[in-house]
Amino acid sequence: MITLDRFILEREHAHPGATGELSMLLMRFGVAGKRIARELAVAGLRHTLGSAGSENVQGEEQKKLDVIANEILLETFDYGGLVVLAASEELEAPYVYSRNEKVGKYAVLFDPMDGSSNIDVNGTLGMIFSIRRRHDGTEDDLLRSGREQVVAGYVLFGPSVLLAYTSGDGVHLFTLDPGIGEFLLSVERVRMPERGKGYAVNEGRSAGWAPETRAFVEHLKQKDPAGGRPYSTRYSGSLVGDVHRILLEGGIYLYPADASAAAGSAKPKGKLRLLYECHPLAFIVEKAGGAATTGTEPILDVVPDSLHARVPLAIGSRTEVELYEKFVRGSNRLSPSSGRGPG
Ligand code: AFP
Repeated sequence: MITLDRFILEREHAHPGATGELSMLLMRFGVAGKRIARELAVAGLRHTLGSAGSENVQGEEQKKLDVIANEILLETFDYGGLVVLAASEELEAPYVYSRNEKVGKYAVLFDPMDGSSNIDVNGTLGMIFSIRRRHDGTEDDLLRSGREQVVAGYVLFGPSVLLAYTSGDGVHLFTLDPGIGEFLLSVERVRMPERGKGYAVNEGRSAGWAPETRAFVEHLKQKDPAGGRPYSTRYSGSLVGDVHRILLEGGIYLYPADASAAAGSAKPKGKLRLLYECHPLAFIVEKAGGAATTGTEPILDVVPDSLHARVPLAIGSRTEVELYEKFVRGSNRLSPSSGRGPG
């Protein structure tokens, strides 16, 4: 029975000079994940399903549980003097922990409730988090590449509650044992398959996609048993749910830029938030042997120009992500049999 705390502490000892502070923060995300899981489990009994009657900075309707999860996370880092800033998908500006302003060494970032449209239908949900080092304790500390993340992880709220994280040395998966209220190690050093059989994308939006993206998705759907096609569609409405499936089974998730004609629904830079969703999941996926791209550059190299910057995302197994980049570059001269690009 290797609990999350024990696993983190044992690995910390492998790093001479480790202060234990990052371990402490990671364990706290575990506690916040358990508290949010509990809120989800009783939401139907506590009348905390449904809308909060407010909009977040993205102009999206906030669900009551978006707000509750956000508050739980803000509270979680308010003591111990470690964290100076918390940036959330639900907050316009970073939350500053005034009492840690002088001493706090870290900033935490989170999407408190990923897949909110699944809340009221008891669908898959997630919480995405990451930790960065403090530079001058301002918002500028966050407007940096994804390679500056020191820890990234997610909690998946599904039939089981799972926590996956990386601190740069492998991706590790834990399962919550509700009987003892502890995350227990289920898989150490998860490796993503080199290629998969499934793809996740909202095809209802294909009218707004670039022709190269449409061609790529059409390519995955063509009949070619030798080349492992057609792929199956698996789209849950929760990025965490889809990326977790791909972490274990391979494949690709896409949320492309979307120039839909209908004004207001256009997402010329895609929908997903770079700092709260794409950077953390790209760090996890790269450490598990996969890849994440905008179509033209690695997600981890993208430097946000604002706190709520969005980017197009293609994330998953190396084979599919590299093939997608070839389609975007227009260099996807396919060999008839393999269904794969050259080389
Ligand atoms: P919400 O948290 O607002 O439901 O968004 C979820 C999400 O960011 C990601 O988890 C999904 O894959 C994607 O957006 C769903 O977006 P569409 O509804 O446009 O397909």
